[in-house]
Amino acid sequence: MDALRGPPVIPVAPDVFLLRKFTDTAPLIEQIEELATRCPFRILATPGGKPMSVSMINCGSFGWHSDRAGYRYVSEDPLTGRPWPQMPRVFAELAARAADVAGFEGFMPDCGLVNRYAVGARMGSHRDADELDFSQPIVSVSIGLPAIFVWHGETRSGTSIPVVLADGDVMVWGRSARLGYHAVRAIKVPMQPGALPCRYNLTFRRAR
Ligand code: MD3
Ligand code: FE
Repeated sequence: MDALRGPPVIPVAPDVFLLRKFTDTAPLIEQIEELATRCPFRILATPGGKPMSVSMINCGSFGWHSDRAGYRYVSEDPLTGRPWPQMPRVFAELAARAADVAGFEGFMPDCGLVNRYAVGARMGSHRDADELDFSQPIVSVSIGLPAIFVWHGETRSGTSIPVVLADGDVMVWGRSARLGYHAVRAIKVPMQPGALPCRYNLTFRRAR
């Protein structure tokens, strides 16, 4: 870490950048817990009807949702019928700052998806393609238990680049990587008993 140049930006693949220990996560956990009081974590079903293993909530103008009708962004929480909670300022500022450091200036997310992974939860290979404007990057923040993230790139099961994502790590991807396939391997039982028994991932998108 060099105080004059700022934290290092690690290129993982073309247009995929890793910012290690970019943020303190205690204030983020506080905000997630506050959000969860107004918008309960829920397990969504895939369009095929199977439950996902990750629990989710959203904040911001739009939220990502899935059910038998398909994957889509919605401006009200289908569970409560109310608008999603506002995006906390600390979330929006963190997303913009991380995008900026990675070379994507002016990023203003309108969706903050919060994924919660219990031990054993995983996310299969997919790409994020429900947004309107693929010239916008995506920013993701890892909190709590570490995960092995796998970058596949152009094809669902192509070359895999595994990356350990730990508490405070931020990933930013866009341009040629924007529609790349990626996955998260099952979260392992922690070696040391830690404070947080799960992993959260904040994913900031521009949905519209
Ligand atoms: C994609 N979440 O919510 S974000 C998702 O950790 C999602 O919860 C994962 O995929 C999670 O849709 C992964 C981390 C990430 C990092 C780099 C990427 C996703 C990426 C590079 C290209 C494409
Ligand atoms: Fe994704």
